[in-house]
Amino acid sequence: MKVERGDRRLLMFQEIEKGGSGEEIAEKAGVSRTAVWKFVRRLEELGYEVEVDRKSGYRLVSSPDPSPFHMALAALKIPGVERYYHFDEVDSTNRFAKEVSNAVVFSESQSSGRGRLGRRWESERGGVYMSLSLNMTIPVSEIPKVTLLSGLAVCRALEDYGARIKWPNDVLVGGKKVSGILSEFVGEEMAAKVVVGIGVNVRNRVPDALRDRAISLHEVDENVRITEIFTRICEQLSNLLSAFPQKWGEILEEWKRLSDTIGREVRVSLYGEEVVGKAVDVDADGGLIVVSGEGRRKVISGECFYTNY
Ligand code: BT5
Repeated sequence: MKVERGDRRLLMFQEIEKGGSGEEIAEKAGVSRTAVWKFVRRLEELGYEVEVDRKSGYRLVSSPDPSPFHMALAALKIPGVERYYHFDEVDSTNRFAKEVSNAVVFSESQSSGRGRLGRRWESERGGVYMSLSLNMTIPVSEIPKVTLLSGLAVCRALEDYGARIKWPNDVLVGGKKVSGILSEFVGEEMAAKVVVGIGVNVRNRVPDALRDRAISLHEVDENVRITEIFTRICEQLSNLLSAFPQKWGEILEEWKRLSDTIGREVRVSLYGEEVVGKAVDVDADGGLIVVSGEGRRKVISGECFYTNY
């Protein structure tokens, strides 16, 4: 399903959610009464429950989870986002997002979800698998900042679960990975598309092989809803993207407060090279500062392992 900003279906949906007669809804959305009736049928096919009363008209009683129309409304509030794609299954939302612009892409499952460096992201039904594709005029060197910003957005969205961020791109709940972020960059310097892919385990089962280091939110909150988590992430991405790059300093300070990595003994591996020491800071570009007997090193990306537990 594809929904563009200003789509009449969104207007109808909002009116049906509030409740109103077919005539009122048709007028507010600028469509015919038959169009409203057809749309209600479509909503029912998608799993929405709409109460129809002769006098009071239509009223939304319940929504499926995930709820594509609630999610489209949330995604289209992000500055710069013009379209929302909702898939039942796709190979990878990041792969798809590279082919479109100024869009949010969501899929209920992925057949080949991607992690960094060619790794796999397990994407069973029940999770949030989303990618934000934005045309941004920022230099390539700023991409790590967008990754950090997105990690903070997810961490804020999962605040109720005591989420923390592990440098550079993991979000942890109870010390286990609940979310991963894959940022990619397409195009040329200063005229480029940034694709931020976010995977969150919400109601999906985590494969047995990952159980000791991964967690799904339903393990700590059996009532958690995919739509709610997606909406919160969109809200936080909106807030942080509106503040970027002007308020980068404040964003970084908050990132550090929510960091699980600063202060720990770490081993960071980057293209076969290893840096071992204590993570003491993240600098203005988002690089991790590691101090060891050999001095201070800055690592701009890589795999980070904790060595003190
Ligand atoms: C990441 O990679 O953490 C980035 C994951 C990004 C996934 C999103 S989903 C939407 C969008 N579309 C895509 O195709 N991708 C993005 P990395 O740091 O390389 O971590 C990958 C490692 O995390 C794997 O090697 C596993 O050890 C572990 N892992 C895989 N699936 C997991 C899951 N569902 N939950 C927790 N850990 C997982």
